[in-house]
Amino acid sequence: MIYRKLDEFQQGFLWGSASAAYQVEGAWNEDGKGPSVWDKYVRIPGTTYKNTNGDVAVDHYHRYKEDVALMAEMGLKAYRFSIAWSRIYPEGNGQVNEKGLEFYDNLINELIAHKIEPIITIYHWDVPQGLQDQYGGWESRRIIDDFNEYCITLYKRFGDRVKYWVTLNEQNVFITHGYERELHPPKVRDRKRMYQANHNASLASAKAIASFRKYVPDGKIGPSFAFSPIYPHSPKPEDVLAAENAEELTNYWWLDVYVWGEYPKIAWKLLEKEGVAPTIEPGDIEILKAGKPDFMGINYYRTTTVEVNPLDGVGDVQMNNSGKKGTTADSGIPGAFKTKRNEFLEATNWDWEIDPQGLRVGMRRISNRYKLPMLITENGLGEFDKLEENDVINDDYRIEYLKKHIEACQGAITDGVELIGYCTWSFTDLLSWLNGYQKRYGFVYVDRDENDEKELRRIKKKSFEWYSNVIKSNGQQL
Ligand code: BGP
Repeated sequence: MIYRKLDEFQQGFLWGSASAAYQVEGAWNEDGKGPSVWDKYVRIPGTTYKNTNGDVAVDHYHRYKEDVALMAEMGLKAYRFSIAWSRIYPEGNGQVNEKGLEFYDNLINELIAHKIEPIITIYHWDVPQGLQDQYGGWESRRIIDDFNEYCITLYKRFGDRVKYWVTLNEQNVFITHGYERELHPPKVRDRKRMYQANHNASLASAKAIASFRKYVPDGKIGPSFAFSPIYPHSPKPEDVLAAENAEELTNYWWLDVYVWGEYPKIAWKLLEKEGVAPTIEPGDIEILKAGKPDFMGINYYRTTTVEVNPLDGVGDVQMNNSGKKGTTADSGIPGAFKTKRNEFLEATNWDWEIDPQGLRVGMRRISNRYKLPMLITENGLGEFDKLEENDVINDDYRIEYLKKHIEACQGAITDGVELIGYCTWSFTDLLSWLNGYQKRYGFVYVDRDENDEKELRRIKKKSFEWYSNVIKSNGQQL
């Protein structure tokens, strides 16, 4: 749709920014924190770019006051951060660590004192190593109750002050990377195990939402999903069919379960045929249906363009984790679809295609299908930044990226999408899981690199001032 005038962002719109515990906190073994699977995984040589880890990350654990002061200076309205499960339960279950709760109490109070709405992500990929050792983490149904206990502990402690909650961050990413592609812990390649672990995670998320109703009745909760809307590479009917396959297998497989408590039919039949569909126990569907979210959290970075893939076609994924443009290979599911570079889109140095309109397309699809409000829980540009003389970082490319995506949000709002907020990824620079520290996302540069933590000095980039004005003008001044 092309309009003469776009609708405005609603009053009280959550102009925010996001992070995740492992990527910012550091202090990996301080104040009683137990190890998570990531603390162990990064110590296996060759798993991350230049073997980087989050032991220190950007030291947010010790510098949170400085970071929140910068957020306040910018005028940020909301900050989405995650809680490290193994700070609260060092073993994942059993004994609670009061020191862990205290850290997040302090962070929340600091945010509120600066009029910044806290948005908690309960789980951003760092399952406690204790649970991995006890029963294989997400592969066991025992995790459903342990996760629920962990959630209830958080609801009771923070629910009085925190009204926006995210259950699982990018279940589709941590499950596929962890159990199909050997890119994340536990580095497994087994689709049967993957779909079972995924089913357990969906049950855990749904159960946590049901508990939330009891403990935080005036709050809002939802998952955050890594949403990459699918385009067919051409109008050839085979490609259109491939696009529908991809949409079901890579998006609706999760989204339908979150909202309707049901798996999409065509994808289910395929997985059953292949013998990899999860086992559904009596009562599971009821649990899933009872955990309907209040909003859909969307992490949006790019769209995916696909074409037909023969039965002996490509399967595996080869990712670009070095920032050397053009090193990503096409991937897919033989017989269903394969990815194809979209010649109409520019890509980043990590080969992520830049597509602001794709965000609008995706929001409209979700809004039409599920009739839920949306919260953009992540959107941003990972790039090399250059620290110039006199502490200047001219990240005009980031401003351009964000501007276009915010415009796309406004377009979607005008189309009728209900959008409650927009969180950029990220506020400060941070550890990019597999890509080290050189892939930067923040408004605030953190002076460290892969080899040297230096002083971890915080330096405002050009985009800092820009986003500050966007917030002040409620999105009118881009
Ligand atoms: C999402 C994650 C974030 C963040 C972001 C950027 O998938 O939820 O934690 O890392 O993507 O990805 P990357 O760091 O791989 O560039």
